[in-house]
Amino acid sequence: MYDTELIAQSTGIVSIIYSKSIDSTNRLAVSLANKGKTDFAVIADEQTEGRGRFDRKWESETGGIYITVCRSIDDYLIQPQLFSICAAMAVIRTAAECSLKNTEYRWPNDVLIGGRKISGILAELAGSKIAIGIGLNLNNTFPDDLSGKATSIAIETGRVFDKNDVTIKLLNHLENILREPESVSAFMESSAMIGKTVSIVSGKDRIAGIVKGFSIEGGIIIKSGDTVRTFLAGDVTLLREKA
Ligand code: BT5
Repeated sequence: MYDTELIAQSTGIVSIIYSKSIDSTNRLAVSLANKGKTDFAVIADEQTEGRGRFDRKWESETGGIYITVCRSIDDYLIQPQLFSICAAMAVIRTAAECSLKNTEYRWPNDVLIGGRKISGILAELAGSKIAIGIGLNLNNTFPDDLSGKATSIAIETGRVFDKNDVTIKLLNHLENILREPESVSAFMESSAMIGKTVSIVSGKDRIAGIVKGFSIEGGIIIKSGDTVRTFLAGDVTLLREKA
């Protein structure tokens, strides 16, 4: 159960739409943004049709954090593609405050622990607005088929966390990071992914190569043989550590 008044007071987001159960916080946020609404958040205790990228599903059982923040792109100095990276950074900072320092960032939108996903981000454009959807496994469980590839803050720490408190931390970190473009560049430049051998599936392309870095638009730069390419979207799998 959320205390939306507390969240509004503690984050400065005055317009919070809260549902115990919703199909998808992103779907509602995008639809409201398309009707002209901005600077609001949609929060739900559970989602019945939580969305991942490429029409995949985000399992959203009670106990997790499911939130979409809608902002006007023009209010920030960062490229639209970087909003999801900012959200991943906000998750990493929030997890650290829950005593989880061993999070791993996986381009473009995942936060993992020990190779298991703890959070996923889906940022969607709606005209000049952006709906930044964050799913963070906090105290929730998952269906059996995800247990090998998902984890939660509660599983990793052995503690149950206050959802209001963690949500407030997450929202405040996100807003601060969106106002610090230089920390986003520093985060990308220091990424542990650089130098790793990965495979990427992007549309019809599937290549393996070494991560050379990230472009200013938030794309991943991969060297495969003599070719260097930048991908703006895709799924990356780590193949092996740098020698
Ligand atoms: C994502 O997609 O990781 C983006 C997820 C965004 C979810 C948030 S929740 C609030 C807002 N409202 C929405 O409707 N969506 C956003 P993708 O990279 O495509 O990863 C999806 C894959 O992650 C699935 O195919 C599963 O393998 C895995 N997965 C699904 N649910 C998970 C969970 N709860 N924890 C960990 N992994 C999960």
